[in-house]
Amino acid sequence: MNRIPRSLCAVSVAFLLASQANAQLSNGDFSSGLTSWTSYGDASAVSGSAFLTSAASNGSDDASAFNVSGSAPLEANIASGLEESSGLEIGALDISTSATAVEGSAISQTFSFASGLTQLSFNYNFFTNEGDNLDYAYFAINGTKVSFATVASATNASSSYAYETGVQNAVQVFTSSGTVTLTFGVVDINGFDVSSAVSIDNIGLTAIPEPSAFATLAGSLALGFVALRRRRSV
Ligand SMILES: [Ca+2]
Ligand SMILES: [Ca+2]
Ligand SMILES: [Ca+2]
Repeated sequence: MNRIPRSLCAVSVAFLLASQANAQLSNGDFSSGLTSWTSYGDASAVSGSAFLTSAASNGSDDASAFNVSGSAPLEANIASGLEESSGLEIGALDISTSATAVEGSAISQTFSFASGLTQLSFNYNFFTNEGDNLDYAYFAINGTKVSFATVASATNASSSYAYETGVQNAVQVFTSSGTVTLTFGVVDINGFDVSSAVSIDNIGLTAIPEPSAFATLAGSLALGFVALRRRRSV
């Protein structure tokens, strides 16, 4: 009897898991604006990406208009402020006692996902007018924050802000419990009046099969194939 090549089983399982998993996060490429995302502060869809800033809505920061939505950034280190809107504890966006979060903006989405190891990947470009303060962009998954871009990493001249990182890709592996709250944000550190911003696009989530689950699923597929062969040969 013919056997399904093991490599084909592996590809099929990986594909099934990836396609099931990716169906859970909605509008990760922002082709539908900010549909499915909850936005906090200054967030808007710009050129098919999400764009978040720490810029005041009245144009008073930077002595220019960097705000993109007309909504003011959320204050940090207060109840129902930027941290709690990001699923974090108050104070979690501070770098240290002398470098504290002041205000910023975020987008967030909660969805179900297969439990287990998961890979998050996305594209970003971080912009800043800062020369001194330590503004940064972050994502948060189920209450854990990761800073992925800082003023120090924005070393390229920018046509819109003073500096930018240029478009980069970030990858993070985390453990999903079945429900995932994913947040992206940008925050002013110390001073509030010199802005930073981040664009986010092409968010992808892929379940990483663990060896035991992988073997079980590969076995199920092989059994299914055997059953099919038997039915046909009757
Ligand atoms: Ca896009
Ligand atoms: Ca700032
Ligand atoms: Ca600001």
